[in-house]
Amino acid sequence: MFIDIPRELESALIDLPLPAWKLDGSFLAKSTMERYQAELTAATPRFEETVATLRHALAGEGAGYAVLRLGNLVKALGADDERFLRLATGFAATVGAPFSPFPRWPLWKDIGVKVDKDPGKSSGIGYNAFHMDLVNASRPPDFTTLLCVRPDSLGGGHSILSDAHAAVARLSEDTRALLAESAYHYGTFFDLFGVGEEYKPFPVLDGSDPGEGFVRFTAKMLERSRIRQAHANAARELAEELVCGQVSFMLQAGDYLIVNQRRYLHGREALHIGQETVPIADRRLLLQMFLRAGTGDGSVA
Ligand SMILES: O=C(O)CCC(=O)C(=O)O
Ligand SMILES: [Fe+2]
Repeated sequence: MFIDIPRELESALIDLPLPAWKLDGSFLAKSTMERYQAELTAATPRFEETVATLRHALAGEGAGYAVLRLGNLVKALGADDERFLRLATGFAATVGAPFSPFPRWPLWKDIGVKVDKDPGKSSGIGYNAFHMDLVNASRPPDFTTLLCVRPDSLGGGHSILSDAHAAVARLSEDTRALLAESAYHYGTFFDLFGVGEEYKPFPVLDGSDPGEGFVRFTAKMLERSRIRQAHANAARELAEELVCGQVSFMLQAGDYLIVNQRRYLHGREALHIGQETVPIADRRLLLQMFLRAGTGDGSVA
């Protein structure tokens, strides 16, 4: 699931002058997607080989996430350099159409470290439990992506990933039946683009085949939403199975994690204690971007 870039591709990319991107509403403009694709493909034949590996890691049998290791590009260009972000955007655009569901935020949204925020939420310092992003939207992004600019210098904040359908398959039929009921809700929904309508209440399981439908789940609802006991218990069982099947690793500077939200759920271990002693400029920083797949509209039936 870790994909190293061939050296030859790396050197071609470092010298590749991709133009600034344009947006069309909340989406990356089609003209930019085509231009990036053309430039990257022309740079070296090894680009297409890497893209094929990436696509297989995201959609092949039993697969569903990938970490593209762009660390050497970061060393050469700097992690918050526009040129580096354009290259990462170019790789992302081979998987789906990049977009920002949040009208006030740029295409790449900062996830920094805020010591006084709800610790279990995005940019909090605590355990960020298994979830899918935009769980309460009728059309969640098909892929969520996280580009690591800086890891936690104190050594915490491992990413966690778990195969959602495999976890569901380990549950009893009764538990699965409860998860198939429209009994779940989480969070607020306003002012979002490209992700459909608010979905409330929603079923965790919608009866579609693995790899097609979402396992519409966030373990955060166990603490933050009022859900009837039987349904909450079923959700807790799923949360436990996700943890049983989890993989965990620490993203390094330049690592680009792409998660197929129809297959895997993600989260993050707590950051190391003592974050308040780390200057803000040195704290962990990820950039998040979402992708809409080219095929399948992902809509709620
Ligand atoms: O901080 C992380 O590694 C994950 C954050 C996340 O999943 C989110 O903000 O949705
Ligand atoms: Fe997330």
